[in-house]
Amino acid sequence: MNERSRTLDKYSSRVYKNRKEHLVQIENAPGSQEITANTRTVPGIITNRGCCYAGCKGVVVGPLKDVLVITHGPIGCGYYSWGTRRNKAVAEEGGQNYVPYCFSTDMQESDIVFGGEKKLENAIAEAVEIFSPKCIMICSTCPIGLIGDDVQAVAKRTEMKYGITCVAYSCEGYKGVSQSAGHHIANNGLMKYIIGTGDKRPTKKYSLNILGEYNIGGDGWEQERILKRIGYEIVTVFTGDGSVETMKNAHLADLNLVMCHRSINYVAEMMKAKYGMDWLKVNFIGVGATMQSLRDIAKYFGDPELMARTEEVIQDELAQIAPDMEYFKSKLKGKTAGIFVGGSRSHHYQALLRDLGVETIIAGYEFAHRDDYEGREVLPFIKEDADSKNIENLVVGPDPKLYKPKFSEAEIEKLREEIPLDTYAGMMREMKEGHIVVDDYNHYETEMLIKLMKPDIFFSGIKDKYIIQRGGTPSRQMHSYDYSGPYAGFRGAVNFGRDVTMAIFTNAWAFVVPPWKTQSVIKGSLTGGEEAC
Ligand code: CFM
Ligand code: HCA
Repeated sequence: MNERSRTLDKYSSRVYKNRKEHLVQIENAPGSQEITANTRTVPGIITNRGCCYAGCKGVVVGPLKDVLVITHGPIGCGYYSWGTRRNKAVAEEGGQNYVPYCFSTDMQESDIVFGGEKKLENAIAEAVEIFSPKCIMICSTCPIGLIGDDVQAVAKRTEMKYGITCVAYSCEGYKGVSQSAGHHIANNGLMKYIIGTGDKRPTKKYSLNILGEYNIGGDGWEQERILKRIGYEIVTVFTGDGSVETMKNAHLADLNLVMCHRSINYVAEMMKAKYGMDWLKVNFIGVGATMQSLRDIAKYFGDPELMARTEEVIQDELAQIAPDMEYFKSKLKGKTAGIFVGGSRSHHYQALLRDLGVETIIAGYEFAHRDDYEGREVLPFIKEDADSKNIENLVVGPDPKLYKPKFSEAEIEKLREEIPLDTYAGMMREMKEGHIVVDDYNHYETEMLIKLMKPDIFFSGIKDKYIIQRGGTPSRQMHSYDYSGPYAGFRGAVNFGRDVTMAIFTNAWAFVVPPWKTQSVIKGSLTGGEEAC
């Protein structure tokens, strides 16, 4: 065992037994290692995870701009999911945009005791009167499931009474392992009630949907900008700056691109089964990754003119960002990073960091599943899905009218030799020997790993960022980008390079000697200098 291998021994001797299977140190045999993932959070742990409601309302349906989303529950869940995720959206001309609003039934104690359906119906009546939305979605918080409000019945009555679309989700916070359970509940609803209900065909020769892109800090806009420059039509985006109006026609696009595999892979699979649409795993985070994704998309269509246009756009975009990227790389080359985010970014951002000469030595997901770590080929071997009892596993078959595969099975097989069609290889394969992968890790483990591995920068979330930063390691917030972004595509890479350079070279906390290092502590107060406040 080399020096690095011993790091994990040192580390795992200090973590609880039930966490050991969630830790992997990469060995030199890609694809051979297994990790335990998607298990319930250990009670009492300070977890970085969110809840099922957060995954449904906050992540998947919240960004749909023409949907008026009502949080059914006490005010806290609605309030704390209001505007924090930075999923940007702009109304279409003459269209609606409810993203900046927060709607809640504000359940009080008496509603919990006597039931909240009436209150929900009153809230819907008020929303219809003030906003006239074409679509309302209801997201349930924990007490709703406990008191048994029938939100689906309310949704049906709403549709009949007002002639609008209404979808209700039983996405109570406790419903599954974490956000990933909420993604699944939300997406099942979109699959059942929205996708496939429109008939507006794309007008351009090649059309795409972008799945699992939530337009945080404008990432989706940068992807659309590049794809449109090449000549593609974007039918809909799931769900950043997206809308029910466009999502209805998603089944009429030529190809599904999948950004965040964790939050949406089953929609891509269901659309393949129902409409015959292929899906392609892409990554628009990173210059190299963006180029690879653009080339893969062009290869799917196999049109020489499209391939030439793709190269032309790539070369032009590269020329525009080259001086900035070179400068940031000259500053960052040789640095190391740790990254711990929800379910996709810990993989995606390794590509962008690599472009800047930074190696990721620790990476982990909050709630991803084994296939996100090890690749989709492990799917048949996953013994038990902790959410399978609570969350419906929709099974769809070919639609008699709409099932229209673009290629024959033989052609698909051939394409698969060149591009990752309908598959995903996972994060661990791209990591190097000795590097550490941690699933669902907690604040104690964060501090422990940073002490052992000493990364130059650590990317994480709101809850842990400041602890890390005050410990002397610069930290960028990888969920909503600390008010910055976009980080995707070509222009986004420059923004990221600038922000990482600033973080590492202006690491204010590393220049300050904390008072406890120079003063002694007597009975809880500091002596030998000014008292800390
Ligand atoms: Fe997918 Fe996301 Fe992520 Fe995610 Fe999230 Fe997010 Fe995330 Mo926060 S959908 S898994 S549930 S890429 S909200 S936009 S940043 S934890 S890594
Ligand atoms: C969520 C949203 C979140 C939270 C980020 C964090 C986001 O899962 O509820 O806790 O740091 O991206 O805003 O993931």
